[in-house]
Amino acid sequence: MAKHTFSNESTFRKFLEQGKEDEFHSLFDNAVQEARREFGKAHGIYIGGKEVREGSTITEKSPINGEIIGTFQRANREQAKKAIKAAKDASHSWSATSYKDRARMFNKAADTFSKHKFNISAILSYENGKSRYESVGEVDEAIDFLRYYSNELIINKGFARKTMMEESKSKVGAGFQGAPSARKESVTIRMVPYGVFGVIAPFNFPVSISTGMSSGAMITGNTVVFKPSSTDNMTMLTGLKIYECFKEAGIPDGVFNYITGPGSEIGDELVVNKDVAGIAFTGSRTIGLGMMVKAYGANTPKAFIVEMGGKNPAIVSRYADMDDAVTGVASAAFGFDGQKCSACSRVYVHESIKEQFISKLIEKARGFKIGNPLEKDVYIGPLIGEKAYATYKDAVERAKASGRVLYGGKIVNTGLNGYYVEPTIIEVRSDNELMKKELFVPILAVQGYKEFADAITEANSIEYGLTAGLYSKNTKEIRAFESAIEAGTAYINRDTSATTGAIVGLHTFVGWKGSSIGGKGSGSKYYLPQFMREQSMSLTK
Ligand code: UN1
Repeated sequence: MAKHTFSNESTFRKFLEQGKEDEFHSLFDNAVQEARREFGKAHGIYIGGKEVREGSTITEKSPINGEIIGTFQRANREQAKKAIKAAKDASHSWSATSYKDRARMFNKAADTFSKHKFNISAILSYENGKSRYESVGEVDEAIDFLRYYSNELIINKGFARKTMMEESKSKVGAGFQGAPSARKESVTIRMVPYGVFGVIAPFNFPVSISTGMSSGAMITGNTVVFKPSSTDNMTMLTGLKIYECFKEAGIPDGVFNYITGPGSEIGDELVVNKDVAGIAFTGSRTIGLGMMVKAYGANTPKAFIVEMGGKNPAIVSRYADMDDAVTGVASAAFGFDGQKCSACSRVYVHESIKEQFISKLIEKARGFKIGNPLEKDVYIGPLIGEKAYATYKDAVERAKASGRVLYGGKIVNTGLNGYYVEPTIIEVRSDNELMKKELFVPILAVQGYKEFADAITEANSIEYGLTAGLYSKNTKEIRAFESAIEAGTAYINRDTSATTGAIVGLHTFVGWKGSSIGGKGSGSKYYLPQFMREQSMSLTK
């Protein structure tokens, strides 16, 4: 009997609750050693199940210390076309497999990811500089997506349904809207995959978001050409691990193809190629919108499932639990260096508690250990690279020039070859660019407010609408926030984080306004239908 329930992987929580925290850490530490043994190798791309190595390569280095992780193919447009062809060739038989078989395969994939989770997590920490807690949590999220979507497919019976109209006793000579028929009409309404999906993934969640988008496409019968982040910010080895897990789980050759190379060439080919029916993308607003304009402008319209950034506010009311608010805001703003589209980058605090809140927030930020994220007590690792550091430096300079830096703003010397910076708290006027533009670095802007309604207005005043948080024990304020906040993913009084850390099956993760297209979230019951076209097939007896 297939299991028709979903439960979270929750690795750390399980170890902790069983009193086995030490075992968790030794599994991670061993995985780090194991991962390092694989570093420095040359890797190919995988098209139709075959490894291809030709042409030039890209060297991926760890943002932690510059250690070489491996060399990968710098695939070009021709290779992208081959991958698209392989995906197209595999499409017919894959779409013909039953939804039950696909659900079974992706449940198996979840088990495969689970078996390798410490290994993948260790590589992930090396690749993008996440702490071990963030990495294991991210791999758990990938596993959760696989199980959640498998479950959704089963409980919705592949999203097919039947309708019918009984024959009428009367019959008319010619048809019109709603005309009675003397014969019975039965209709099958089914969801049909589009064909080939290009999946273009970000560096910050290269395991969970890549797996979530790819499995969403494949489990609904599409085939995939997957491009991990491969230029400035590189996460190609975890991308390859995803490929290997899918292969081990029995996903047929050609259904999931893995290509590495510049977005300007292979990403662009996915966007303009007529054989690519849809694009799933998570990343910046500029690139997301640019892809859509390009595809439609080139007369190659396709389905777009796009998640595009945020500038997420938290409101701390005078009725807040101060400790929850401080921990929640600091975690959301500075966890993984603020390199999450869900990160909190603006906080509106009631004037009466502003000073107290800021001094506690600074104390909290000061307590975060900055350094090598592979060490178990380090909360803040390096920025992903030089461009992120330039953004950080520039924003700090601008904050100094037009407002104040309340804490941080400097590079930290860890002795490691990477960009380590202080978590930073600034204060600028509400019309300042720094209050509006997504920066993707650990900079949080604080502002005071007098009236709660003004805080909501400020929170809603920008083009994004991804996540938002409120700390208040006042029922009226809670109701006002619930009814007025313009964000897809909102949290009230969450002690672990003000705006980040959506959990599959508990929340859905969705952006409003300029943060996404379509308004349907991942880890939601509305996610999978986006990867299919509906078809109504009527048969009159
Ligand atoms: C992103 O950074 O692209 O809820 C999304 C969270 C993450 C979402 C990250 N799962 O914080």
